[in-house]
Amino acid sequence: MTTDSTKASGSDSTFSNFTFEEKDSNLIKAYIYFSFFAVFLGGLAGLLQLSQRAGWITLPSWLTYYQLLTAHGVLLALVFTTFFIVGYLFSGMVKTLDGKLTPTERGLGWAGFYFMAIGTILAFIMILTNDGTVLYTFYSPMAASPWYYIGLALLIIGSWLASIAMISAYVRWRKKHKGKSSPLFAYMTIATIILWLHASIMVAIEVVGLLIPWSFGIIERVDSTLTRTMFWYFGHALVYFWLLPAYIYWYVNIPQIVGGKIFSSSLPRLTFILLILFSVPVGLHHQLTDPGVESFWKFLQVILTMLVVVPSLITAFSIIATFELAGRSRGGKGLFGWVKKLPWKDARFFVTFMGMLMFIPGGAGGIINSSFQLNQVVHNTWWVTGHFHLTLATSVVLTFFAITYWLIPVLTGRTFTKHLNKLAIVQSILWLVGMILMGVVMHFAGILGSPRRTSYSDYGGHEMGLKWLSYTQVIAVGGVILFIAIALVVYIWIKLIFLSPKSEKTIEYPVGVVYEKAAEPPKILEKWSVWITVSIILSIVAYAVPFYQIFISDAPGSLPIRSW
Ligand code: HAS
Ligand code: CU
Repeated sequence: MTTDSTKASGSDSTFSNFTFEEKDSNLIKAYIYFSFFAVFLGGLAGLLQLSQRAGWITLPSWLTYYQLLTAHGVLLALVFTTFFIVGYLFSGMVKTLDGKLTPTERGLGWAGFYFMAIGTILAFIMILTNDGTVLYTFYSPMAASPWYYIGLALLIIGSWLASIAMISAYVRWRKKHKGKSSPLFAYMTIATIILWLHASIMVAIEVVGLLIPWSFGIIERVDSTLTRTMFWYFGHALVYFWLLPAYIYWYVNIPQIVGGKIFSSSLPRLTFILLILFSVPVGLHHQLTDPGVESFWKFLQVILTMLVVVPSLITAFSIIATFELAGRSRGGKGLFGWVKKLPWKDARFFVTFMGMLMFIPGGAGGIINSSFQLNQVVHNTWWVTGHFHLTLATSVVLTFFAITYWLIPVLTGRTFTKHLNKLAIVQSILWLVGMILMGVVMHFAGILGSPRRTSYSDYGGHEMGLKWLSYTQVIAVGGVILFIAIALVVYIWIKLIFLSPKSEKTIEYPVGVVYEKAAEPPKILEKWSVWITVSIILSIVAYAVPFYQIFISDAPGSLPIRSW
C-alpha cells in the first residue's frame, strides 16, 4: 500500500509527498486511538449481553443486562463514532486545506479531546456503578445519576470545540482563496458540522436545562413527552452525523483508491445540502407510536423522511458511476466488464464495498420503519436493532475500519503489509457473516414480535417466547463471530500502531481528483447562511406546533424514577 504520494495530489490538494506535521498528527492520533478503546469495550459488552439474552450465561450479581446494554450503546454509538469522526475530519481538513492547523486551532482541538475524554470516563464510571443504567437514549422518567448526564454533556461540548477549530481552518482557507469553491472534503466536513451543531444544541438544552437539574433535585418534575421529543430532534440527525463521514470517504477518498475520478463536484455538495435540510425535521419518525403528538405532525415528518432518502439514492448512483468510470478507464469492456477491474484485493476498497452492499437492505429497512403503518409492526422490536446494525454497525463501521487501514499508516509511517491487507479482508467477511446471522435475523425475530432491549426470558414457556428464543440462538452465534472480528481488527490496529515495519516511502493519503469535464459547482452551494436559514425554517415548520402543544398540555410531568 505504499504508493508514491505524488499520485495522490488532486485538484483538492497541491501537496505531493504530503505528510502531517507531528503536532497535528498527534492530535489526530489521540482521537482515533481513543475510539479504539471504545470499540473493544463496547464490543465486549455486546458479546456478554447477547450471551445473557440467549440464556448461555448468568451474569454476576454486580453486573446486569441493562448495564451492559447501556455501556454497549454509549461506547459504540456515542463515544466510538464521535471520537473517530472528529479525528478523521481533522485529518482531511489538514490535508486538503493549508496542510496544517494554527496553534489556536490545535489548542481547541486538544481542549475538545480532553472534554470528550473526561466526559466519557465520567459516564462510564456511572455505568459501572449501575448509576447510569438508562441506555444511550436516556429517556425520562428513568433517571440516572447527574454525573452520567454531565459526562455526556462534556462529550458534546468537546465535539463543539473541535468543530470550532475546523470551522476556523475552513474560514482561513476561504479568505486566502477568495472566489474559489473549497475542496470537497472541507465542504462536506463543514456541512457535517452544521448538521451536528444544529441538532446537538437541542440535546444539550435537554440535558443541561432539564435532566441535570431534575436528577440533582433542583427541579421536581420533567415532562417525558418533551424530553423524548427534544432527544429525537437530535437523534435522527445523530444517525446522519455518523453516516456523512462515511459518505465523505465514499465520495472523496475512494475514487482515488479505485483509480478513478470524482465524477461531479456539484452533485456531492447538493447531496450534503439536502442532508442538512432534511435530517432534523424528521425526528418524529422515532415517535410514531408515542402519545402526546398529533398524527398530522407525525405524518408531515414521515413525508420529509421520504425526502431525506433522496440524497442517499443520489449517493448510490454517484458511487456506482464513479466505479464504472474507474473500471472502464482500466480497460473494462461491455456492460459489466468494468466490475472485474475494480481493486477487489485492496482492503481499503473491499471492506468499504462490503459496507456499501449492506446499506442496501439497511436503507430499505429504514424506509419500512418510516412508513406510518408498518412502523406499528416493527417499533420496539428487534427489527429496529437489526436495522441499525446494518446501517451504523456495518455500513458506517466497515467504512471507518477501511479508513484506519491507510490513515494509521499515514500517521505512524508503518506499512499496511500484504498480510495485514489479507487479514482485513477476512475481517470484513467475518463481519458480514456475523451481521447476516445477527442483524438480518434480528429483522425476522422482530417481525415475529421479539422485543428489543429485553434481558433473558422464556416467557413462562409460552410457544411464542420459545420461538423467539430459538432465533436468539442464531443471533447470539452471529454476535460471537462479530466479537472474533473485533479481536481481529484490534490486532490489525496494534500492528499498525506499534509493530508493522516502517515504510521508506511516504504513504498516500488518498484524495480523489475531480473529473476534468465536471462543471464548477454553483456559488450558491457554498452560501452557508442560506442553507442554515432554510434548515432552521424547515425545523420550525415541522416542530413548532408539536412543541407548542406539549408546552400547553397540562401534563404533570414525572419525578425521577430508578427503575432498575
Ligand atoms: Fe434509521 C431507527 C428510518 C437510515 C440508524 N435508525 C434507527 C435507529 C438507529 C438508526 C440507530 O423512520 C434506532 C434508534 C433507537 O435506538 O431507537 N433510517 C431510517 C431511514 C433511513 C435510515 C428512512 N438509520 C439510517 C442510518 C443509520 C440509522 C444511515 C445509521 C448510520 N430509522 C428509521 C426509522 C427509525 C429508525 C423510522 C425508527 C424505528 C422505530 O420504530 O423505532 C434512510 O436514510 C435510509 C436511506 C438509504 C438508502 C440506501 C441507499 C443505498 C446506498 C448503497 C449503494 C451501494 C453501492 C454498492 C454503491 C435508501 C447508498 C453497489 C453494489 C451493487 C450490488 C449495486
Ligand atoms: Cu431516524
